[in-house]
Amino acid sequence: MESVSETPRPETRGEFDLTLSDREHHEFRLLAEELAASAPTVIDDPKWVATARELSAGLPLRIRQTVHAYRHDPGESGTLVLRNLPVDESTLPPTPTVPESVEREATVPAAIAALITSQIGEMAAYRDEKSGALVQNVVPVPGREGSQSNAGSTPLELHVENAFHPHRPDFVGLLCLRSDHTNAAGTPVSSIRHTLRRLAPGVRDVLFQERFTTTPPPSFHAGDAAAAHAVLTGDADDPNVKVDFHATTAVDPEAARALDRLREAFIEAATTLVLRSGEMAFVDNRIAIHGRTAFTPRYDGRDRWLHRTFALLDNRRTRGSRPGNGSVLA
Ligand SMILES: O=C(O)CCC(=O)C(=O)O
Ligand SMILES: [Fe+2]
Repeated sequence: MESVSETPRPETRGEFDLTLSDREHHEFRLLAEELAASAPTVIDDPKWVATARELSAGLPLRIRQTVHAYRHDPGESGTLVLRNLPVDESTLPPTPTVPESVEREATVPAAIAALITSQIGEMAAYRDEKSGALVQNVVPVPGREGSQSNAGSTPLELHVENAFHPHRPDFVGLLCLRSDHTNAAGTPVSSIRHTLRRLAPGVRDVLFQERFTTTPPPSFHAGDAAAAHAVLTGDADDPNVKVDFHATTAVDPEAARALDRLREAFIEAATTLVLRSGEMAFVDNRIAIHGRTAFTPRYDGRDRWLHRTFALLDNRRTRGSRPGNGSVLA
């Protein structure tokens, strides 16, 4: 283990982990059903998004309190997990198998994801990814098993979501509708708050310098390698992180060694969330990175199925990238 130069942070994993009571589950279900039935019942319609925002103020108090505390400071792990959400697995259609699958019609699970995401921040999507849909399906796709995308089923490298984008999401939400057949698929999550103290000062210094470039992921259909950037930014002892271990490259050998060391440290500090139906995880995309473990899809309609959402915290900050003041970033 390398030197520790600051006071170690206490290990407080799982600080934002809330299981709904049966009463909260029931109240949430009524709200999600109301949103799912709200005109125009089309998720990406600004009117429906506005209704999601309004109704989200009526979520059970404990959920709103937990979400706001997490948003204020995401804790050491940068993750929030909500359990016992009103997803009824028995009423779900078969898991989609098509590439670029998204939800368009409002459903109860999509409404659940939208309600929580609307309390975290501004729901958003990216024009060049999954056709700009606000609720996306994370499902295994035949023929894409080995792809470094959420359509794959081989291990997905740890990454910050859309690390290359000037307005990467502040939070990524993953609601589990169905887990995989053997509960093998997990979402490893690792936070720079856990990782930083594992790095020698010299390695940290290099990571704070603009000696790295990041290309867009395959789910994006546009974009080139951006200008050189730093992997760590902000406070020396509590930085933000921007790295995708599949897409980020160092521009010189010393930076490459620092990047390798960072990857090792993230892996050492990672915890793996194995989401079950009715559980939703959020990852703070400024301080934490995530990936996916391998699993074996069967393409029998019962494969793993997550809804993914993104939240950004400041609509004015992103205004120049949101044509028409909508939810989709260019
Ligand atoms: O499948 C997962 O658990 C996460 C996949 C992923 O990285 C994503 O959808 O952003
Ligand atoms: Fe991801």
